[in-house]
Parts: sequence; C-alpha cells; structure tokens
Amino acid sequence: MIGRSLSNSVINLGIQDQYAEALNQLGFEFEVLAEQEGDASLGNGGLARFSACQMDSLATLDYPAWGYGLRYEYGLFRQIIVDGFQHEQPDYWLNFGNPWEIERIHVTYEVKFNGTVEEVDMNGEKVKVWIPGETVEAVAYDNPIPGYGTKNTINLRLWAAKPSNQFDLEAYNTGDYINSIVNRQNTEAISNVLYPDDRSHQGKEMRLKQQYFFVSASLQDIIRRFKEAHNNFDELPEQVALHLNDTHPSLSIAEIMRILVDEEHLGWSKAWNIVNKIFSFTTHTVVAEGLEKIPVDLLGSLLPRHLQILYEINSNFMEELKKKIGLDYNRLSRMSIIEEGAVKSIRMANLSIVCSHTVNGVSKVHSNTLKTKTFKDFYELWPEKFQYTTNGVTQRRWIVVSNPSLCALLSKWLGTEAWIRNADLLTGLRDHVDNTSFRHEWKMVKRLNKMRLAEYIETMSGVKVSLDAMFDVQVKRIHEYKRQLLNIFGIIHRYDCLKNMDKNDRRKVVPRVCIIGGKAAPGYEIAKKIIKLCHAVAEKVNNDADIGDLLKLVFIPDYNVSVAELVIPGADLSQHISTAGHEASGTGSMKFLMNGCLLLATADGSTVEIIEELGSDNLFLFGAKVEEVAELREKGGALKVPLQFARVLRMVRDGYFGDKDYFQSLCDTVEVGNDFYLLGSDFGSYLEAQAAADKAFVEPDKWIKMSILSAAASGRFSSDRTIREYAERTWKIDPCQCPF
Ligand code: CR1
Repeated sequence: MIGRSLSNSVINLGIQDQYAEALNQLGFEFEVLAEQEGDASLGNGGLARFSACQMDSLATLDYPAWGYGLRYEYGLFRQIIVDGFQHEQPDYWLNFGNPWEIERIHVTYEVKFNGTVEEVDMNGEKVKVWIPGETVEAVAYDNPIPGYGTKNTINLRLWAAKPSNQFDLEAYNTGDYINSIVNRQNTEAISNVLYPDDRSHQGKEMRLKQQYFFVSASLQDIIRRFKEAHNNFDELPEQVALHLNDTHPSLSIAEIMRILVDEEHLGWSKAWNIVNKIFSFTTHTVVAEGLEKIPVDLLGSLLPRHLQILYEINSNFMEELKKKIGLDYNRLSRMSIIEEGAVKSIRMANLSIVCSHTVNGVSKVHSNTLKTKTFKDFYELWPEKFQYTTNGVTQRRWIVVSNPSLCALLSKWLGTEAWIRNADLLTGLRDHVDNTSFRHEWKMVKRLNKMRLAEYIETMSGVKVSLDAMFDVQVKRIHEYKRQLLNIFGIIHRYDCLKNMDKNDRRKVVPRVCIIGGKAAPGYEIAKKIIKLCHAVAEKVNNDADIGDLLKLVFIPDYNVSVAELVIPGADLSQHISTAGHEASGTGSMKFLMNGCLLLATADGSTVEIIEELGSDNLFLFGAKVEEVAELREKGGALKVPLQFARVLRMVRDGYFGDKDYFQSLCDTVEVGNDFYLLGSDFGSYLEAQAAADKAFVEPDKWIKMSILSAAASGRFSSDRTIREYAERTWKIDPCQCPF
C-alpha cells in the first residue's frame, strides 16, 4: 500500500529543490502537481501499509532486498457514501498508466495449474511428475523504491498475469478458436482484483490461484538469480532468506520443495534441510479463527503435486512429533498441518511454523498471545523459534512527506537532519520541551496542519469546523474489535450531556471535532452499520444549531494513504481503542505519535511498548487489560455496565438517530451478555479517559508539552529499527552499499 510516489521519491533522492525549480520553469507548482497523483492501493490495511514502510527502510538502510507482490488491476475498492451507506466502486488505478512501473516484458515465467501427477521411471528410480493442465504467464512490473540518503534503490516486483501462447494450441488446432480466446481472457483475470477482506479468508479458488501465481513466479525469479552465480543448492540458505509476511505466500514452502525434489532432483531430505534454513515467518493476526485455511479438495484439484508434498511434510512432522510428545492425539491433531473435520483443510499458519526457522510476532503483547494461546503447542515444542519484532513506520513518509512544517521545525531544533535516517535522535526534543519559543513554534505547526485538514473536511463534507476545537481522530479499517462503535457511543453521550447542560456549564466544555474514517469489507454487515450510524449521528449533531461548534462529527470517506497524510498531522488526539488482546500491533498510533498527536488508547498491541517509551502520564489510557478480558467475558450477563451506556444504547434502539429497525442488530452486538468486545464494561473508563483529555486540552502548555514528548518518544517506532532487528536477528544479512 504505497500510496503516492512522487513526493516520496523526490525527497528520498534528495532532489526536492531542483525538481520544484524545474517545475516552476514549466509553470507548475510542485504541491499542485503532487496532488494529482492517485494512490497505489494494492493491499487492505495495516499489513499492506507496514510492508510499504518496510520497503522504504530496507532501501534506506542499504539492505539487498526484494519485495514481491501482485500487480492488481483493481486495487482496494473506493469507498463512496450515499445516504450514509458505504458503497464500493472499483479502483481502476491504471487508467492513465502508471509512471512508476517498468514493464519487464522479458522477465516472464510460466505458472502452471491443475492437471495430474504421474509416476515415471527415471534412471531406475520412481519419481513423481506433475503434468499441469493450464499454463499462465507471469510478467514482471518493477517498482523502484529509492532509499533516503543513499544511492541504494531496491525493487518491488509485481506480477501480472498474461495468457500463455502455448497452452491451448490443441484448441486452435481442433477449430475451437473462439473458446480458446475466451479462455485466454480467464487466465488474465488472476491478477485482476484484490480481495478486500483483511482478516477472514474464505478458501476461494481465485484467491488460491492468486497466491500460487505470486509464489511460483517469485520463486522462479529468485532461483534463476541464484543459479546465475551458484551451482550448488547447499549454498541457497547462505544466499537467500525468504520472509513470509503472513501466511499469504506460504505455498512457497511446497513450491520450493517441488522445485528442489522434482526438478532439481536433490532428494527429499536434502531439500528439506535447505528449506528449513531459508524461511522465516511473521504472523500479523491474533485470533486463531483469523488464520488462513485452504480446503484440501480445492488445493488438490488446483495443485495436485503440492498437496502430495504438503501431506508428506505433515506426515514427517507428525512422526517426529510423536517421538517427542508421545501419543497425545489431541495435541497431535491441534498441531497437524491438516485439519480434519467437515471441510478438510490445510492450516497455513501451522505449515509456516513447521517450516520456518523463526516465528515472529509484531509486538510484545502479540508475541505473548502467540506463545501462550494461539501457538502454545508449537511454543512448547520449539521455544527458540519464537521471537517478536515490534512494528514500525517510516519517518520519511510520515513526517518528511506528510508534514513538511514539522520536518523543518524538528531539523531546526535538533540542529540536524540526521533524524531522517536515525529516528532515535528525536529523543533530543526532550531537551527543548521547556523552551517557550520552541513550544510556540510547535503550536503554530499544529495549527497550520489543522487548517489544512479543516479545509479538506469542508470540501469533502461541507462541515465547517473550528480550529480551536480539539481534533479527535479515529482512522483505520472498520472492525468490531477496533471499536469505532465505542467512539460513536462516546460521541452520543457527549451530545446528550451537552443537550442537558445549562449555558454556564456549556462555556466550560472543550469543543470537539470528531473525525472517523475507514473502509468496511464489502460483506461485513455490522461494520457497514457502524458507518451508517456514524453518519446518522453526524447528521443530527452537525445540524443542531443549539450545539454549534461544541461538537461536530465528520466521517472522512475513502480513507487511504494520501488521506492519512493529511489527517494525521492535523490531529490533536487519536484513538486506538481495540479490546485488549485483539490488535496484533497497530501502526497508525505510531504515525500519530510521530506527528505530536496525543493518544487515547487501550493497553493493546504496540501501545504497551509506546507506554514504556512515553510514560503513562503522557497519554490517556483506559479499559480492561489483556489478562482481564477472559474473566470479564465469562461474567456474561452479570457484567456491570454503566447507566450512561444503557442510555446511549436505548437512544439508538429507540430511533433517536433514525433508521430504528436497521440499527437493532448492531445494538444487539453490544447488549449485556452478548457484548464480546466489552464496549459496555469499558465504557466508564473510556469516558474518564476522554474527560482527562478535555482537562489537559484546556491547559495549552501542558498539552503542547505532552505533544512534544509524544514525538520525542516515537523514534523507537521507526521501521528502520524494525528492519535492522529483522536483518540482524532473523535474516542475518548485512547492509550492502551501492559501490558507485
Ligand atoms: C494487524 O491487524 C498490525 C498489522 C501489521 C494487521 C495490525 O495490528 O499492525 O497487521 N494484520 O503488522 C493484518 O492486516 C491481514 O492482517
């Protein structure tokens, strides 16, 4: 999820001024031009954006890395809002061409599907041979990723599917000309469209085809490069580290075994020893239900040889496991790569763990959950495999590109631009926190960014907002566990209080502009209802003249990278309020932190480490802790829920915001006894945290100090630190500087 590339490339190449000057001579302004660029949205949410930050850091730190992915013709859908409802529109982002990509018409590989497996005699030995039924061509499109302050530029190679010219000669020869052309079009569909669900995977044939297509082309590319310089596969683990960024590419395990065994004839155990040394794996999910599974029948018909290989990996693993743990059949069946049951499936996470030398979590909390719950059995077997590498975000994109005024201020007061490559230097801001002119300049920068955001809000939604109000933002994918509903209920409560307040009390109220943005997966009914409720409440509140500037609610449509670049610098407060134990890491919070925005958060995912760095006095923390959640859930109907929560729920149920019937099922999800994400039981402490934020906001000096300290604590959350940890601990690679 790269977003736009122009500003980022020009900055990373260090040619910002010359470029702007050249444009000027042509009669264009850089800022105006940059705004014309569309976003590359080839992913869903946190994982995809994190990958883009990782690429930026890999390039900047001179690591010799390649990123691989699919060149979807339709990226993540565009969200438009009609009458408060989300509608999805195709993102045909390549309409005007993509100036950032280089089509490599000579870098193509055949990717095969279907067919049968036959046993043939080869020099007296029986070997398995896959006779595929269909062939598709993968064409490489290279997207250069320039590092900052280095000549190193790495490559994001994306694959597009093209019909192979060979595959249906027979059809042509038998005269079925029209059908063979139609078939060609079907094969092109493989890289057409991104699946918009970021957490649930429904074993769809096309998704599996996409995964294999991506994996097969990438591995052929990697092995071709390896073979250009080496002729002994024993050297492969020395030369190549493959990182599975979640389970989506985990079929590469079966594919590389197939290549080494069936094509390179290394024999199973030699191939297996090699494969075991090259893969590392990061999981980005928390709940076991979110883990990817592929139905055996589907895999068997699309990739018959791979299914055999997966069975063999599993049977060897089961034998080895029995020797270690005995005949504990429950545990054996939990750990098996094959899940028995109504729909027999391959557990892609188990496969990845078994075959990787390292299993990474994305934050400390996440890693603990993996060890004690999700993958407990595996942790007990291989404790040394489990590590965590806390996520990060790149300060190049999230400060230098998106917040030029802050960038200038930081360099001025730190006396150097070195923080752009070494974010640890941001701690130096702590030295100036008591300096009044620094604080004044800091305040001015925030004001400027709020102005930009206010203009955008007015253009998008027609709502005029006051710059004196606290800009309170929650932007991320819409999910029940991220609890946008808790935020909306908080807003309803605030509105209700305002309505019942006399004029005198109202004068003491901190005006708020509540900003919510994010996409709901098209089939996620409840998430879509949350979006509608947000609009219904906004309609009522924003049109209530009696409330005026004291409260505004805006939904920002089509949240994406470039919208984030505008919204994040302009936020005073941002919310990261998932039910503890559900957000693996969260990276949005890190971007807000870098931009001097205060956090209102639960102790979940990366927030726990942010607190270590920032101190709990400098953010607004609330809610149940990870270790309390299970117990609270057990209480069910006996759980204590504040009266205010019941009142807000009633208002929605009674149709105070219209659409009474439509919202009933949404209300059911948080009714006492049914409230899985614990909105009710966290509501009291949520309101307290909000009150604390209001209290701090009326003391501007205190607020600005907290804001400065937030940015000062953000260095640890640079993806440069993340990547360095991966490079040193997991991949064991060294920087490799461009020699010229
Ligand atoms: C997690 O939900 C994490 C990112 C990056 C997401 C989020 O908490 O910050 O990954 N997972 O590690 C995801 O997108 C498909 O899964």
